[in-house]
Amino acid sequence: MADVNPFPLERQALLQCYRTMRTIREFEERLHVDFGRGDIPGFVHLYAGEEATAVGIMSHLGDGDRIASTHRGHGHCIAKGVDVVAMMKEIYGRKGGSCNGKGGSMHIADLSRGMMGANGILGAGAPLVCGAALAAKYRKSGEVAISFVGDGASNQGTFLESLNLAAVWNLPAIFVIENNGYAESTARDYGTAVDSYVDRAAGFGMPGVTVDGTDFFAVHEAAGEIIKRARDGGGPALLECKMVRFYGHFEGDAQTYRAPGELDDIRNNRDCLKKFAAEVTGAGLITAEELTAIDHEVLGLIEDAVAQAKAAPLPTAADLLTDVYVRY
Ligand SMILES: Cc1ncc(C[n+]2csc(CCOP(=O)(O)OP(=O)(O)O)c2C)c(N)n1
Ligand SMILES: [Mg+2]
Repeated sequence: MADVNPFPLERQALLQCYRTMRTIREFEERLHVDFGRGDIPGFVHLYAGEEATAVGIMSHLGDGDRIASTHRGHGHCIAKGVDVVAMMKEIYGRKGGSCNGKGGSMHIADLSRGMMGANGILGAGAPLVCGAALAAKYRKSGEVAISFVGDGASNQGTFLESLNLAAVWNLPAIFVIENNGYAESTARDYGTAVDSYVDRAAGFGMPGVTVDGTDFFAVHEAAGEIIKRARDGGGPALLECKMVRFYGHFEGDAQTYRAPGELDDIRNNRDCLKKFAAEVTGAGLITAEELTAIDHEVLGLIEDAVAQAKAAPLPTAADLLTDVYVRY
């Protein structure tokens, strides 16, 4: 075992980050199978392949920090600490789910964890984040708010207006662009005029950083700097994470727009979990056996979550009339 830790996180924190990334991966792999069997109602977009971005960023946050997610939100939820069993029940449309089974995959929220919601409307989270960041600034809480959007959603007017508002009000807001190269089947370059989102950030008067979103340590470092800056009153920033999605846009997507060999290439060469494992074992800080033990533990957790989801009751007609309005 190495005496010197070359990483910015202690061993236990590294193991925890690996566990969270592995939990997201296995959650998604299991949904892929269960959706294919017809067990899951509604629409599902998988986050598999993108785990290092969610966990690299969320490892800097507490429950008081708020995030607004996307239609591809399971990874953000798990990394923000939302209960995996409640999430599985939600996706299965059951009582006891994060929203009592009435929201499904694209509407998971848990305000107790600062997770303001996945969102079926592209770009809708960014204005919410301006509100949360304004509240944090007003209360002088030192908390930050983070908006996630994809490369496609980054062209929405709501997103661009939010960048401007956050800069004008010097808000503790971070705008993360998860650039996986596609908006549904449209390649990024076909629909976005600029090559670099850093240039776009400059146009709104805020710093922008681009990182390899499949490299946990690169994301963690860049996010740490801009989150600290925001907490200290330095204002908003934009973070572009270049990443890959392992599955189609949605479950059932035939992916005819992919280049030949593309999926094999990203699974073999751009798997953020494999990269993380190679780094920490290569440094002699964590053993392959320790990681394998976590893999087994996570598989058990997912199996249990699915069993609990399948055993949970469906909402009833009377449940349609609850959770409609906030009670004061
Ligand atoms: C306002 C709005 N326009 C269009 C859609 C349909 N839509 C859903 S996902 C998607 C593509 C999103 O691509 P991107 O933002 O890159 O995210 P990714 O799916 O790649 O994670 C589109 C066009 C929508 N949900 N909301
Ligand atoms: Mg995309």
